[in-house]
Amino acid sequence: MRTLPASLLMLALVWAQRPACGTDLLYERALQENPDLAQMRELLEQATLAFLEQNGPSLRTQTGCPESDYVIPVVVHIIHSGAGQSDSLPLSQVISQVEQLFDDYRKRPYSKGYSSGVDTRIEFSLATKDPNGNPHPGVTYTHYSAAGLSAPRVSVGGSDATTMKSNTGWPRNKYLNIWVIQCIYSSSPSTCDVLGFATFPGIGSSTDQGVVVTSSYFGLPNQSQTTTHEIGHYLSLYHTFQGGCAGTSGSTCSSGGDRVCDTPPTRQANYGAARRQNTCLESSTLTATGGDRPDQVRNYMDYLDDPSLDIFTDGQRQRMTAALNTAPDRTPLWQTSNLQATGTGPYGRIKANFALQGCDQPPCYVCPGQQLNLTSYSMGKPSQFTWEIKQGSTVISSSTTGPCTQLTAPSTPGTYDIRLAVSNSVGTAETTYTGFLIVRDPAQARSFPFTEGFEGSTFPPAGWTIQNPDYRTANSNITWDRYNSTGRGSFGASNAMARIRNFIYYNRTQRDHLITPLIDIPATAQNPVIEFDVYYRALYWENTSANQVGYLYGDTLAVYISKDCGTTWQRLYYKGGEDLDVTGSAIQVIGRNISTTDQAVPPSGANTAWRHEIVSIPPTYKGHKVLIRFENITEMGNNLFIDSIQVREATPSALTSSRPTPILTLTPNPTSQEAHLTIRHAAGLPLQWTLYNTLGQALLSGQGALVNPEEHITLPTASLPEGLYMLQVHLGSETTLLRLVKE
Ligand SMILES: [Ca+2]
Ligand SMILES: [Ca+2]
Ligand SMILES: [Ca+2]
Ligand SMILES: [Ca+2]
Ligand SMILES: [Zn+2]
Repeated sequence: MRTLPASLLMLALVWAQRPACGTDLLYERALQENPDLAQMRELLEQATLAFLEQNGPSLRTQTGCPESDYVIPVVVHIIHSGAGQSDSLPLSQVISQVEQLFDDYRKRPYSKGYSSGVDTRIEFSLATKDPNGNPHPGVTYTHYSAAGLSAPRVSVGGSDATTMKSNTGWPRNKYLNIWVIQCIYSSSPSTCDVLGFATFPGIGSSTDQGVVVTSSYFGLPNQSQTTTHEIGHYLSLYHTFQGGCAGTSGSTCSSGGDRVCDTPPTRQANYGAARRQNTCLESSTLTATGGDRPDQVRNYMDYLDDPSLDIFTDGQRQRMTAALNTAPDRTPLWQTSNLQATGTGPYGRIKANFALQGCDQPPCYVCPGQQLNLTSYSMGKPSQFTWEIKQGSTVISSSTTGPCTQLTAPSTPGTYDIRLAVSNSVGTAETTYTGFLIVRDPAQARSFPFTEGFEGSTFPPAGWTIQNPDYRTANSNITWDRYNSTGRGSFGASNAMARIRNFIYYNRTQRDHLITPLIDIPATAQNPVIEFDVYYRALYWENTSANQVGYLYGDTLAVYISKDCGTTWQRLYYKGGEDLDVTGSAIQVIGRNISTTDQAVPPSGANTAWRHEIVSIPPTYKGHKVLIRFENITEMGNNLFIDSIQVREATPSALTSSRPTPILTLTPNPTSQEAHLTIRHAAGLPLQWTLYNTLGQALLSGQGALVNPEEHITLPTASLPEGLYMLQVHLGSETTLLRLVKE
């Protein structure tokens, strides 16, 4: 049986450090009064599982035009200490909070909510009608004494909070009630140690349901995610650290921890800024995450400071969807009749927003006549849309299709605005994004061969572009930049290079793009290739004393090409982790914290530390103006450098470069389970290999022809006795011998 006082004491100790969320405490206190709640909660969990089991496939396939699937009417009750006081928040600040809920829950492009999470397709709409159907701004103002309080503060789950709620709340089956008050505390009134608390579905009386948030954390830029978090609880989400490291396998993840399979378990709540850590070890059966993964500290349901919170996972979306469909105190909210009654969604406030597919960061570069896929991210479920591409007051082209539409980019190069006007049954709104679209001039395409060494001080170099999806994230806005340090350029031959600092990039799976200008590949080009130099060291970190489970933080570099100006991309190169590492094995940090000296920097002076890569351009790109895109997918690992980019014809001298490039590599070496032979060479050569022991006996062999400029062959070495082996490789007319050690 649980010892409640002890657990309360523990929570109080945690909170002594920093204000946090009171939802768990509210539940503990409610449970103390009514032990049957645990049973009710379990019934709801069973309904959730049943719903997900029954509707899983349709929930997993979200296709087509992204729209809000559910709209929740919201009323905000400002409990203040006097008109004009700082806790009497203006309507504009409430509207700002509701807009930021849209950004977070809808993962709206070009907002802070556009991170590596998902679009939950849930929208919150500030009521325009009161419970009697009369027009209302959706915000009520009540002096704390009129709400039945002796001061502008409430305790988590205390009778003061119950009194405030029942004195001011609107019907809980029609509105999500949000109370905003100066101070919330767990046990000592002077501490104000709680930022907010919420009721889970099915828990709490009908007058208790809703969310309470501290006024200083409501509706301010980069200080609005407490409400996002508390509404997550209101829609049945637990903290990602619920149950510590419970739910680490495929069979326990839906019943243990936060009961969401694609959120990696986290040993404890995390505070402050985002960081690299791995406190729980998931098994390979946890396929929703792909096995063990670092803690997802940026999840809205952890405790980081608001600027670092920006992820809901697909599993969380599905769980919230299940709550909206199964919890009796949530299902009435989003019904069309209720949206009409409360003046919300298609009957409520409206705001126009949009995005261009494939463009993560405006201005968006396109080509003349290119087809543009535009998507409305407007609030208020508009039914009518007017899209316009404009230059000044001149409309170049327009469409009335929506919420998703296609427009053709102007035929004349230049800078254009995009305007979206929308309307629903009660109102209209419009947004013009000035300078949103830049139509490239194909006549300015660079000639072939093309080179770039990043020695000029401008970055990105003229004509190059950067796409940085998380550019609105205030405190971790990492993307490609230029690094300049004497003699550290590739092979010691220059000073500057392109770099991305994964070492301090705590936004796992974010993709940052560095894109060349248009390059004109002649139809007559013989074997065109992209050549570049890369310097990268992966990072392995294990520090059991600090609850850091060993993990290889290995970032990925991918190279793509497009002949339709970026509408479609073909991937030509993809290498990550220790495969990308120039030494073939990561920097090992074991038994201590990572320090800045573990940060990768290319050595200065003539050296062989860089790797030269040659990537074939498929013949279909000949005779086209192409874009080449270098993509970094961060794993919070280590800095990645590229330099000396060349787009040119492959020449024998390029392929058998005097550069100290290993054409054949064998890793890992020593090996245990298997070894990987990597061959970089022109395609088409016949290949034959044989593994001998020291007695000259052939143990393994294979043959074929090189199809790609880079081929990987896996040698199954698990059953070999320990010792020294020789791998003989015939490549065309050349023969190479490589040593391999089995341990
Ligand atoms: Ca989980
Ligand atoms: Ca983990
Ligand atoms: Ca350089
Ligand atoms: Ca970025
Ligand atoms: Zn919470």
